[in-house]
Amino acid sequence: MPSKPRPRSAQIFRRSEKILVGGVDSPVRAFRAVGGSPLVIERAEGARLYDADGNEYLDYVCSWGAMILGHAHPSVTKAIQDQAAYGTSYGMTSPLESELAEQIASAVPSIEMMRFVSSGTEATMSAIRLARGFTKRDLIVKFEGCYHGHSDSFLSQAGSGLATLGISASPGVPEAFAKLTINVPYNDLAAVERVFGSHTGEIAAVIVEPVAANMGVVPPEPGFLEGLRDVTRREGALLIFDEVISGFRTALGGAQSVYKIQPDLTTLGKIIGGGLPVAAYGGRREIMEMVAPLGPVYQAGTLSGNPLAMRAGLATLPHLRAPGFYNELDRKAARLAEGVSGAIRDVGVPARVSAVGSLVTLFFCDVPVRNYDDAKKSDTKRFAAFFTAMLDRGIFVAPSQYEALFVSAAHTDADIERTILACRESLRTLLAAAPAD
Ligand code: KE4
Repeated sequence: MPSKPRPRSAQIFRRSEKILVGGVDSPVRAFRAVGGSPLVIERAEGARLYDADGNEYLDYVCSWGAMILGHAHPSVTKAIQDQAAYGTSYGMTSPLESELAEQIASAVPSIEMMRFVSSGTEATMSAIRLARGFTKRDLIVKFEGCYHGHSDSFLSQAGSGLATLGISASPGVPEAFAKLTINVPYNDLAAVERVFGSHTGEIAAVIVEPVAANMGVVPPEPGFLEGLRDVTRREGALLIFDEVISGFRTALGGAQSVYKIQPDLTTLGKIIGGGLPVAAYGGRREIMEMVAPLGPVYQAGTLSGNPLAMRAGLATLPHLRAPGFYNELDRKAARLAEGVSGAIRDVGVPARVSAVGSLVTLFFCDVPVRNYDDAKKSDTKRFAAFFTAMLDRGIFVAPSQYEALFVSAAHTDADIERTILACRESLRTLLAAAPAD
């Protein structure tokens, strides 16, 4: 099936390349790992995107997880339209901020106090600064293949776009600073214990995606998160759950409610803004009270908690609280995972599905994926051929092996069945189209 012609999209993208770095405002959108001309989207509704040439795509990127209700949900659209007439940003506290914060805290009880920011990067960067200020320690432990945004502490051996582009360490981060971040393999508690053993009293925090989704979806193994909680508590370090993806995705209370672990700090983003720029960090009151203006740890933001974004979040969360919302979401995702696994088995491609709730990854890897080293064994050429074959069938999955498919409430059972069929057909074609790595 030939790739759909997208002449107007290509023209717009060429224009973008003249003024926007790589034609994009975030690297993963450039299709560098999958080839071809990136999509240029002009409209989205429900589970569908529409490009500048009028082509329709069934969307499993969902703005990288933010659009859990689907695009242009009527409640969210109306809330934004109504609020726009009252002003979009006051630069002062509005009642909407505490309303949304209270709803978040009631869903995530470990958050006793919080602060809104405008991106996941801001949330994690602030949480790390706070952990260092609170513990008076400098070292941070993160996990290879996890991605916590693009602040300097997190750009070594990170997932998402860095894994996609094969960037293991970013220029521009001073060596002296990079040394303050220690990377260990995901799911490897012994490695964490060893790091604490050699840096006693020096580690401010361990930050982890409780369900890894930036090396592809990699679930925590039994005991892993509990072990992190025990070792950080014993050693006086903070445990930070980066739930920018898993928060309000894996459950209303996030992964911490599923795995029953109480972190010291949590970072959130994506879903809580309903598609507008909202993120947050929060946790134990005694820690959060270290943040200015109550304490000396400084963090600020011009558009933090702006009323327009707050209204989008406030219009989103009630739908997530509806009885059966997550059962229905996870049922559809489980059917997708089961169908894709069946297609892999029938077609005989060395690949496997990894799924947690409504997060799904198809790894072109014939070994179980429990960490970043395993994920990097994937055949990225075959993934690229699969991506293109699916796009040719009108189905848009993330343009990287190291991301997740996101199922939204807008995906119907028919969409899921269509996707499984397209996957089966795509797997058949890629066996000839993309030679093994
Ligand atoms: P942002 O700064 O992109 O809003 O959030 C950073 C971030 C923090 N923590 C986790 C667990 C994340 O997944 C992210 C961002 N996710 C990527 C997709 N995996 C954003 C997509 C992009 O970079 O364009």
